[in-house]
Amino acid sequence: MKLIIGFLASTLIAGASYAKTCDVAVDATDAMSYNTKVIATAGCSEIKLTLKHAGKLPKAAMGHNLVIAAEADMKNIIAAATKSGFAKDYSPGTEHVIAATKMVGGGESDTFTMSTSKLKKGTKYKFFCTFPGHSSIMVGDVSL
Ligand SMILES: [Cu+2]
Repeated sequence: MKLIIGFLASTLIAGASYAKTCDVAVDATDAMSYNTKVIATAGCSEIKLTLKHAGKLPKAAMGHNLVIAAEADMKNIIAAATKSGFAKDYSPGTEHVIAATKMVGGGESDTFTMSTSKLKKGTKYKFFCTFPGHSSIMVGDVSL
């Protein structure tokens, strides 16, 4: 019994010292841009990301979301989102999507929490917006 309690205690302590949630704030604008080109995850066991649309334009004209995926999957995810259409908020779906906010319009925001254990060393990851045409500019790197 002592052994089990000792094991549990050490697991909890180890967990507490390792678990670190990093808050990440990204602004999107009416000028079809994010205010950052890199989302850094080093030293974080999870990131709590909030995308804020700092502009005024409605979702139909200048909607933004933020999707995290492997660079190799980006093209297919954007194609699927475009196909889903505006009625479904150009949703990236779930296939190959590691994390995603909902589509927001001016003044709105959305948050997700993602475990960084989903990111593997040696793979390149990107964050991008799946509103049609936006990802050519609204794209950046997720660094490990
Ligand atoms: Cu966008």
